[in-house]
Amino acid sequence: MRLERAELLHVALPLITPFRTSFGTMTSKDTFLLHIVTDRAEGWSEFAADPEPLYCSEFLAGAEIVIRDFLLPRAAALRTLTTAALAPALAAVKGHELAKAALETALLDAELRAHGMPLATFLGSVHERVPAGVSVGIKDSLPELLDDVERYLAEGYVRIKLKIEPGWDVAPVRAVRERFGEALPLQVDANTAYTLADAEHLRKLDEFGLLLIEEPLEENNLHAHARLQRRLATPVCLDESIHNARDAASAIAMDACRVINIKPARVGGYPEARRIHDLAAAHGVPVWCGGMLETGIGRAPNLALAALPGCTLPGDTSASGRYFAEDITEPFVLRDGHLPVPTAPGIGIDPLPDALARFTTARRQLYPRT
Ligand code: OSB
Ligand code: MG
Repeated sequence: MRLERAELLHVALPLITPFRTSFGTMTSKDTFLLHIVTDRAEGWSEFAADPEPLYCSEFLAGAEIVIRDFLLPRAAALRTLTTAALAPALAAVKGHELAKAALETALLDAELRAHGMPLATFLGSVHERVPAGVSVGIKDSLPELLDDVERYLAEGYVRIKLKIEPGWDVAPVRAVRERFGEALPLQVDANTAYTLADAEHLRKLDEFGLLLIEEPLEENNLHAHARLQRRLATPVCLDESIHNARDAASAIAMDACRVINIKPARVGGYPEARRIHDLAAAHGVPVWCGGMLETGIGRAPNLALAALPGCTLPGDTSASGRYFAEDITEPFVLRDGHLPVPTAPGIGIDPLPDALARFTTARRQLYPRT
């Protein structure tokens, strides 16, 4: 394939309810879609991070520059542009996994559409639908939290993840356990809010039979996570600290985690996500597919990943209605606690022209430079 054009569409979708984590509160999904045109087909992707570098070091405005000035020129210079050729061509650019994932996914979408192949087939997915968990933000009060959890369970979500931070950890977990019972699949996510000095406190969570505790300590501090894991019965799950398969290999070898949250964007794209899945499976380490409050454009390819055989825990891939009153694609609807894996070629979904027009706040051509 040959790259003909790449454009960025900045979109802003209001969230149904504010989403509060230990690193901030989001009230809208404010991101860009990347649309590429090749001589064979077109492709779409969604940048996963936010306007501010609070979850990870990457952010919207920075990613636009990285894609425009450093990634697209390398893609355009390839004699034959394929997904397989792209990653080595981008390797000279350090870091910026989320920006690379946006470009690679748009290209992969175009390439698979040209071949008439769904992403799920390309990845080797084995399920037609995947169980959906839901990530529940930090609330002002326990009654408010219990109401939210009750509503999600009534909708059919099969697993609850509670966002935690110092001051909002043992009490909400205890309240949810007391109200909904021991059998509820329950886990927590601290988004790096604790330090090793909190180990004794975090041990109090052990009595609640959690599936896992996600990214309790500083990003990239595998050593501290390994020391914490030695003191906890609850499996440690890494999110922010895993940027590629090499990190995953180190973390597993060090026993810094016993579960991995795979976010394809965070690890540079779907092929690397697949490698982490395979590596973890070879070590008997369960993985699951995380989320970043994506619109349908980002959610569709995540569902293909979530359908891999090693994704043995429910993911954070919730239905469109958990986030938005109106999505930018046909909405993903929860049925029987599951979401369908797209079956159309590529990521398997397109933006709805009308919704796209209404949610788009800016549009810029990135290649060729005008
Ligand atoms: O840490 O998994 C996280 C959302 C934004 C940024 C980071 C995280 C999250 C979530 C929500 O937990 C996942 C989702 O529902 O998409
Ligand atoms: Mg997380």
